[in-house]
Amino acid sequence: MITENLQKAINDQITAELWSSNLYLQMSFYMEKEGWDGAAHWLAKQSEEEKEHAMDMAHYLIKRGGTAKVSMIDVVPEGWGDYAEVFKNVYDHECHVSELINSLVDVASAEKDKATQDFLWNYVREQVEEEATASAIVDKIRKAGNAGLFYIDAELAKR
Ligand code: OFO
Repeated sequence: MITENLQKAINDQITAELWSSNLYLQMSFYMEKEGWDGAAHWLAKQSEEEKEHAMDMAHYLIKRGGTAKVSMIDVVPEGWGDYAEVFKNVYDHECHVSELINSLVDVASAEKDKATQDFLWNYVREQVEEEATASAIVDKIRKAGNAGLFYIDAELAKR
């Protein structure tokens, strides 16, 4: 049985994952309106992935005898500037999520819950990938310049 403290921390992370999902959906809508369909597609996929993380954490919590909750999700920002700024925001947000996951591992470790630590290590590794992916996109956008954005957008459409 998972401790109350850890249950609360995982439920907070479920809320954070759902907020991330909404954030990327908002970014997707923004890019679609700006005419960048590839970026809009990539961001919509990212939104789905964040929701899957919330689902995965909820399933884990229930499996351990806990209760998963859907709490109120705060409104997400809107209006993102140009292509580069959108993806710089994605990168910054992923770095923030990495910190949240690391803190969650600390809670599991303080509670001496080995199973949850093991479960969360997947997320620690996944955040490394997500940060690297976002950082690579930011870098490509910078190198591509304005004329190269059509190429970047076509690449992002393949996700
Ligand atoms: Fe939920 O994986 Fe990144 O944020």
